[in-house]
Amino acid sequence: MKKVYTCFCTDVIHEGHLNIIREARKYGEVTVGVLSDEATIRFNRFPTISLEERINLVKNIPGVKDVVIQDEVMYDRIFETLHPDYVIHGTNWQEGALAAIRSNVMENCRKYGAQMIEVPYTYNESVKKIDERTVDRLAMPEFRRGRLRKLLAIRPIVKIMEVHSGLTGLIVEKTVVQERDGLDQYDGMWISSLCDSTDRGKPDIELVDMTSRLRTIDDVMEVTTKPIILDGDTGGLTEHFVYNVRTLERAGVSAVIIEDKTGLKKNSLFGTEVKQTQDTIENFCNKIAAGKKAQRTDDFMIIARCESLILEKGMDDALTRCRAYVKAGADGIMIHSRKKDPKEIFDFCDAFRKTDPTTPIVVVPTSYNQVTAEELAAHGINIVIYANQMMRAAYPAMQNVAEEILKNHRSMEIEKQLMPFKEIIKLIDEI
Ligand code: SPV
Ligand code: MG
Repeated sequence: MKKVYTCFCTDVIHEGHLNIIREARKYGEVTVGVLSDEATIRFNRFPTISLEERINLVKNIPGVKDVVIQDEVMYDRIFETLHPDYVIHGTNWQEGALAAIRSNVMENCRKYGAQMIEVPYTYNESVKKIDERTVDRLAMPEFRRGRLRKLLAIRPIVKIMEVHSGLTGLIVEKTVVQERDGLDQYDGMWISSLCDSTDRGKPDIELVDMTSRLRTIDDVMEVTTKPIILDGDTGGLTEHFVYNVRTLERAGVSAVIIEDKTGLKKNSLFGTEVKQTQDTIENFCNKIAAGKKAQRTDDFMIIARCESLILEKGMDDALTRCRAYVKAGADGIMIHSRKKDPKEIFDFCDAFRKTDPTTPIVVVPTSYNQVTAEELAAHGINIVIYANQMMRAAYPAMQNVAEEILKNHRSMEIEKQLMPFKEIIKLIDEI
């Protein structure tokens, strides 16, 4: 009996999957691989049911002989261990990021003398509805909110990208790339005070109020499913912060990061060039504790951001503060630096991890941009935030187009640098 292999990366079995199994049966005994959570979240949506539940779903399909866990996006290990004679998949992997998986299977088929079979991808009204229902579920506050904690348990380092609008949210939601060991995508989104303010033409001094920030959050949430971390500036008055915690939690935000500054907050990238005052440990701890007391769910995270290195107060001050913030209830700490290399961040993390092996550490490597996510993870860092690159990419492009049209009295000269709207709107889902 020949061995036929197919891999499912789904939370719902629909007619498309049944069709694949029917076809597969024509060639031999069917083994289905269920993609692990770790592998799934590298290129697909976050699973809405557990791996065990997904395995059970597949086990119950008539015609399935065996079920295995596939824990890598690419099929090398499957070929090595299972030696399938056939691999069967829907034609949907001929395009986009999935094409890399198809190439990998083709290569392995050649190497092992197996055969690849493609069946027409089933996409009709009923499949579309199932698909949409899954997306809706992932986008709901109660499902979205807890996903950051889940990612922290699964990912070696959680990768977060800045967004400041529905469109930037969609880009981060849908960008999947092929990289060294398979495919990858962002895990979540950062709503930066700097970019949210800049997009409104305002300075980053806590001038854009929470009502406006919530407008941005809502715009992003309407069109995405990934978890959101909000840059909460100083958190404002403790008496206000406790209300905002509940509002953010109810909206489905996963975490708020508040920084230990007081008075008129300026952006950290200015460092000591502008006057900035750090809050006392006691006050800031009280704010953290009050926020933790106010929150209603276990999902929501309050992350304490320490500005000691930015304000050149030294490593000991940074360590003392961060340890105190954790004691006060912070679910994570963010340590910030504006140095051109990551040494002080690494020194901090190595020292912090000696006494605290578990509290999540967040960093924002804007100035020390040579550091890779893997290097950060090796120093015990759990979340990396690319805090402003989307806006910094858009701004020079927009300024250039404005200048060129004015100079040339027409837009023809700049046209080749512009994306046709037909391409842009591919991002936007139709209901
Ligand atoms: C932001 O993105 O608004 C931040 C990060 O607070 S930083 O600009 O580096 O201070
Ligand atoms: Mg900020």
